[in-house]
Amino acid sequence: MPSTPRTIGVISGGSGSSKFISAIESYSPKDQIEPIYIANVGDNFWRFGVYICPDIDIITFTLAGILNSSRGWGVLNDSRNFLSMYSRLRKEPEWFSLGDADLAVSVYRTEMLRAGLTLEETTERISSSLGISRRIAPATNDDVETQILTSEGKMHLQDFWVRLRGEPEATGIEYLGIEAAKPAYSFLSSLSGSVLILPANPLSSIMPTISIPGITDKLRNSKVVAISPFLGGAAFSGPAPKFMRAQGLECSSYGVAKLYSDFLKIFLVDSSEDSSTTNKIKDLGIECIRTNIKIENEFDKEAVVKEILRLI
Ligand code: FO1
Repeated sequence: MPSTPRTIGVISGGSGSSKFISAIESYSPKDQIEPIYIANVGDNFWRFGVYICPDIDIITFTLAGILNSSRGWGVLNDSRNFLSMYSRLRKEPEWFSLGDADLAVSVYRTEMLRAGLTLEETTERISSSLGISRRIAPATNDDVETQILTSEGKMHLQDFWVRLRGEPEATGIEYLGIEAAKPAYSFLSSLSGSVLILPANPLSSIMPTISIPGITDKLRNSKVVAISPFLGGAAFSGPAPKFMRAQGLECSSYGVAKLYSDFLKIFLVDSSEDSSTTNKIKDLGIECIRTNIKIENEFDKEAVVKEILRLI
């Protein structure tokens, strides 16, 4: 008799997680595993009169096979007609590079939200129109905004990272609206079995999801496996080291393990990590497994997914 696939909550970020999402889709048996991808909403913001959700879109485009994977965001081979006319009208270059197809997604999402759908329903409509059968859910339907405290004042993550290219000194990070946020329905239902946390910026992509009230309690009772976003002292992508330093955390797999130590059961770190790092992680009460987490080809993808499946 065919068995029902096991649901796995996959807590994802943006660019750093997309290779792992495509690996899971290529190499996990569909009859055994049903991932539900949970997207960070802290990066969401309003621009050009539309609601842009970078991490939801990165997951959506990855699953639809249309992500511009060399950049890590946006639609492959997208045109730039909107941006060039917009910049011409404003007589200044635009700092947020939204392609035409990408803009269409945000326009459609904004229309649906204005018609009264939740962000979760809107995400579901977009993914089904793009032929995706997997469930993608925002962590919450409520507004949560990642704000960076900097030497130039408090600002939205997109202002810090894209407009100012991450240049100001970061001194802290806050998730505006988090206390009142409720987890989205699919997020809660994805936490019933094992949970996988993909490599992503721990403070700006994972913690805005995990800090939603009630989530850490759930995670404490789940089998939570995470993949480190650090290779030694270097992050896979993005401003992770800046934010880790700002929060007084070590810029390493150990620093991330410490941040997740309240609920993390198993941590996958790269095979290049030394035993002093893995021992320190084990001392936090976390099982630490060294394996190749650098995805460079199909062989690496298959091997890492095999290891994940073995653990969850
Ligand atoms: N990141 C950039 O560094 N520059 C951009 O111009 C840019 C445009 C962009 C458009 C749509 C989208 O979904 C994402 C986009 N990103 C861009 C990536 C993104 O805003 C950030 O890297 C993440 O939010 C940080 O996790």
